[in-house]
Amino acid sequence: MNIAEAPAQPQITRLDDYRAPDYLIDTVSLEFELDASETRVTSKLKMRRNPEGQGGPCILNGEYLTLVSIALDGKTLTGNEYQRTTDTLLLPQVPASFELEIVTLIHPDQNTALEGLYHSGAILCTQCEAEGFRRITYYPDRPDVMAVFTVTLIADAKKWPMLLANGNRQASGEMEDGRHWVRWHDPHPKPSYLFALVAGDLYCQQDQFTTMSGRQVLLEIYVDPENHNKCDHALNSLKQAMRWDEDVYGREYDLDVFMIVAVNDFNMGAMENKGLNIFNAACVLASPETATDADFYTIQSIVGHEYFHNWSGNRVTCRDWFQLSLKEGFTVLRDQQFSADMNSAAVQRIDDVDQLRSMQFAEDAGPMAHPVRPDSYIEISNFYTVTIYEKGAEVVGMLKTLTGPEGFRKGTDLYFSRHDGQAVTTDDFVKAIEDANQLDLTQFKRWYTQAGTPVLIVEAHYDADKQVLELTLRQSCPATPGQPEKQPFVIPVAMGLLSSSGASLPLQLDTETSAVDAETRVLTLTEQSQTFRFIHLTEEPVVSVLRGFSAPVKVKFERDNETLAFLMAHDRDSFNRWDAGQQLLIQIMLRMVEQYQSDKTLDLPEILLDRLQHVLDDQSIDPALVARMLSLPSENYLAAQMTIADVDAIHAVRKYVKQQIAQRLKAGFNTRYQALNQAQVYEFNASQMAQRSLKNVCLGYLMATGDPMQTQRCLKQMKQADNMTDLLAGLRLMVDQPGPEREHALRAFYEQWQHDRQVVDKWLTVQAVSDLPDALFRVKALLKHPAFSMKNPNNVRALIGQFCRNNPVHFHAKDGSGYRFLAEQILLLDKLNPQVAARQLGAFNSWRRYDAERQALMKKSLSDIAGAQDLSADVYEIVNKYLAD
Ligand code: 0A1
Ligand code: ZN
Repeated sequence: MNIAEAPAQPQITRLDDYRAPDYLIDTVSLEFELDASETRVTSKLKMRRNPEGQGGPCILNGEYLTLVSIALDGKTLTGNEYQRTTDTLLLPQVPASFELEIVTLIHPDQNTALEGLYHSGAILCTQCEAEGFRRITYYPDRPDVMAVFTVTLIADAKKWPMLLANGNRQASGEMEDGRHWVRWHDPHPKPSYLFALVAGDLYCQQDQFTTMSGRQVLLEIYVDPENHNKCDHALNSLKQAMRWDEDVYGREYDLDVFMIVAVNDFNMGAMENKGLNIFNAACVLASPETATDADFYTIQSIVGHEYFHNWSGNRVTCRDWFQLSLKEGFTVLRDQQFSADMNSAAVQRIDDVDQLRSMQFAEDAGPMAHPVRPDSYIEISNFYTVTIYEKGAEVVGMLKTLTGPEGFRKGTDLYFSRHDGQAVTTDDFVKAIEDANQLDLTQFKRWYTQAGTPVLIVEAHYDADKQVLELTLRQSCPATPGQPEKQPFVIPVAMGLLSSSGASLPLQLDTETSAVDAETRVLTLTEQSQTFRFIHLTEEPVVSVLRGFSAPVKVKFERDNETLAFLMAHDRDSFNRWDAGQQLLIQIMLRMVEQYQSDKTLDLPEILLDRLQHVLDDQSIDPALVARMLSLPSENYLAAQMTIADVDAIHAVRKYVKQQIAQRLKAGFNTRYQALNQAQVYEFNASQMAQRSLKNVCLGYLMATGDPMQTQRCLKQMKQADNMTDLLAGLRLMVDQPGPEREHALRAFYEQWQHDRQVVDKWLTVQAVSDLPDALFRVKALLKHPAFSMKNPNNVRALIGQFCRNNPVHFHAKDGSGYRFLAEQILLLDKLNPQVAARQLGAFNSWRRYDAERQALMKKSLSDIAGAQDLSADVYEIVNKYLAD
């Protein structure tokens, strides 16, 4: 037997080394004889030399494959007519066009990495992005090789009655040995990473969609039969997404059928395989009893995201993996716009920015910082990052700000029509936006090539005599690994000016003959420093900058508590009202951390309590915004604002602030809780979600008063809840309170929901993020619980991931126990699933920002990982970047 193992030495791939493929493939015909322990794959490739290539031998990728046979133009090759390495197959001499037939064997039930063909429960399924197809058969596994696929699946008819692949169903039949077969044909040329197949005994919920040109599309969602009642929301979301993409981007669906399959074991959220999306079950299944509002929201956005990839990713794909953000950044922007249109735009923007600042800013400030278009990698799976996705979306969003909505649409229309059926680059995308708008975006493209979060320093100076406001904007960007110096970015700064009564003031620059007819305008900063002079201002204005978070930068603008409180009350931009509140909280809490560190009395300024009281009492503000304005910045985010993060001080201060707010505003919380806690039939809509979110924020504060009556109220909410949002909110609060009620609540919850994987994951998480001193002890015990499996990525994320990322006081315990725990788990996981193992390393991302003792402990744990035998390329790359000087 001739088995190719994984490559021995991790190797660096560089953008500069990109070369066009030497051979292209016109058609692929694949036949799978499916079996869990040994699947036989017969691949027929019609190949030809690429006129743009460099000639040379024909090299195919392949890993973990047993090669049975290989034939060139019908002639079986002997062992000395080809060469194999651990991850390639090389044919030294091939004609200008030829047919290859390759037979390989693969072993789905041994595949715990969940790349290639694998087993999830009773389902056989695939995951090929980015480089999983090479675990199925030998192939030029790169996105710029696009081919038309025909796929025949053969399997036991009883075990696997449903056999699915990309495209349209062409033919099927029964065989005498109890097997059956189905043939699928996808007319759209695609790269191998978009290939998918599924075999299973599944429940299928169907629907129809009529496209804008009047074609009928069959919609199908496949789930385990016990989840038959949890498909409605995903199906509705899909129809909303299909209509939205027609309305907003003019994009129509292009096959007769669109399928979604839910599987329990999946490394990421979901995958946009052409016509056959495969989803992590947690990102599809929803019923009010088992899914929270946040789950419903996420499902809608991920269903949208994967669907939108049909154009931004599939019809127009990436030339190479350095261009990943071409499809991901743009598609995230599209899903964010979709969610904003379906729900509340203000809430969507706040939540997106909150996530960007807490996750992406940390990545950009750490050892893994990389540009939106990286220039090298060892393992591409490590680059499915918040930088590629979320910062990438901000970069495309800035293009939209600079061109305006219509200019942007012209640009995307041109991009889609110019490049349909091609594999292209981020430069091609920017070129289409430039050409459609007669713009020069040369300098703007630095957003794609320079890593790091720029700092925007703002200074305002008002001259009462001249009635002029001078607004000086300066930019800088910290060094990142491999990039010591940065050139200035193009930074669109949306801003406005307010009078002391909160009215908008005219926005006229000294170079203009009249004021712009808007309360917000965009200043474009292109130099390191620029001064803008606003004229005809009869009073000193309050400046509101970076409205709507118009660029992914950190703003440094010295403002006293009063000014921030004023903006929190009066800014015309709801994002900036929220942001002013957050800046005020951060400013105050960081001062209190200093007081705590020097044993001084903690001073919580009255102005904050007063403002929060107003927000709480203001019935005119959307309750969802009230809920967010009353939510304190996370401990991790506060830590990221300090030179040396002091986890214990932050934890103590945050708890104290919460208690003080709770005591002072108790009456208000009580009133609003009661008003919002009305029985109603659960619906997923912005208004009900807003009510539930504010209600549960109020309950959180009421519990923080320590009043036993409130514990009773919390228990009552849990008892009466007919939806997971209210039940889980109650449980989270109960779990932070020691005592018999807490244990009882946890036990009762598990007993009620042990049959439901998604709910059990929530139960694991609630314990992982608990405030109680025995959190790590419990997490360790839960590793042995029957509900937990190290092979299931959702379990791992819910328990280990949540503890390490969202329980900072316990993860950063002074004795290093949290760090040792994570290191041990990563080494165990690496043997099973390198992608998931590598992702868990992220909890160490900011290790250099802690005190010397903790740094030493984290370094020790990282070194233990780095020194282990046979590390995967995934873990190897990240751990070594973390340890590099
Ligand atoms: N393209 C998918 C993300 C994805 C990437 C890798 C995967 O497996 C290793 C799975 C999914 C998306 O953006 O949704
Ligand atoms: Zn995506």
